[in-house]
Amino acid sequence: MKIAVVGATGLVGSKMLQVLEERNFPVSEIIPVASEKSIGKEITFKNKKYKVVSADDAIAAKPAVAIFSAGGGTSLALAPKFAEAGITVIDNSSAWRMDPSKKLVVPEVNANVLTKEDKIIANPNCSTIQMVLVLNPLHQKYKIKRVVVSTYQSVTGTGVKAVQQMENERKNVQGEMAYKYPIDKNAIPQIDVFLENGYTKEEMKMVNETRKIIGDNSIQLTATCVRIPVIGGHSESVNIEFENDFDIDEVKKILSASPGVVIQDDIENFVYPMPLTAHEKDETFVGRIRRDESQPNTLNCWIVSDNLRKGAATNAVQIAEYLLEKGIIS
Ligand code: 11C
Repeated sequence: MKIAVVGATGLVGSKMLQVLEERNFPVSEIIPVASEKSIGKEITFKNKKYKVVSADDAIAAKPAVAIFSAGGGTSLALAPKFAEAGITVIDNSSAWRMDPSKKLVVPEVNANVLTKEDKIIANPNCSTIQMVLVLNPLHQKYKIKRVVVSTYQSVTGTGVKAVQQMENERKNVQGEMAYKYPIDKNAIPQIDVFLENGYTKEEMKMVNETRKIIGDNSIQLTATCVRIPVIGGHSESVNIEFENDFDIDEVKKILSASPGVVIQDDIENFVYPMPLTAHEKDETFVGRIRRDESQPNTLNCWIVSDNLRKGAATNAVQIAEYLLEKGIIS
């Protein structure tokens, strides 16, 4: 199958190529697409070199699928052109996520919503994906009333410029700033732009995308998103209030049976999820599972996942795998 990767030279785009290769997705030809300044550059896929081409050349090559990770503006402009040419787009930007006519998919949660008619499929935000993997199975059993989440997000979520800023600061070298403030030895309580309600766009993505993926607008959720100087993945402290009471052992049983979720919770042996151990893994890790003793029916946990993998590339490739398995693409 011919696969186009739009934004192939970025952090997420390169991870898309790596994940396609690792998971042995049946790729006959990779069509890497990037901005004009990268056209002609070479990328390597399965030991073969491919030249970066323009979007028009990619459409003319008629891939079955195009995985986009090139920012919202590019997706808004180009995804419809690919879709009109019969190419199924899996889009990692926020451009189409809340469009009522587009599906927003985490395969373990709601892949069943996908049909042949879906030509532009949205991949959710990284911090949302890892959280809904844990929330959804618990919601099905105990019904969530309200979630309070605080995130500790990796600089890789911003892109290569932010990783460079952190490295420069660690080496005491002057360079371009991806953030308004130094990130090393810091915690910045702003991810993306501020909105009129005082929340950031990232925080509202967590609210709106969670409801859409789980398919329940009654879930109340409030988020505070913070950037910290790590690269391995995003961490989240999550407080979940349910309609119904739960048993901690049963919660652990449900989560250990949930696809894509791995429990790391053995406090006697200091086992809990961390970005350092989640880095380069496809799973979402959950630990510090305990009752919130301050109010009834409420649970605390700590969720960590590699934001470039399950939070972006792995989820997008899993959507493509599902489409293939169901015969939606061929
Ligand atoms: C971050 N979550 O860590 C963002 C990156 O909507 O796909 C991904 C933004 C998005 O900065």
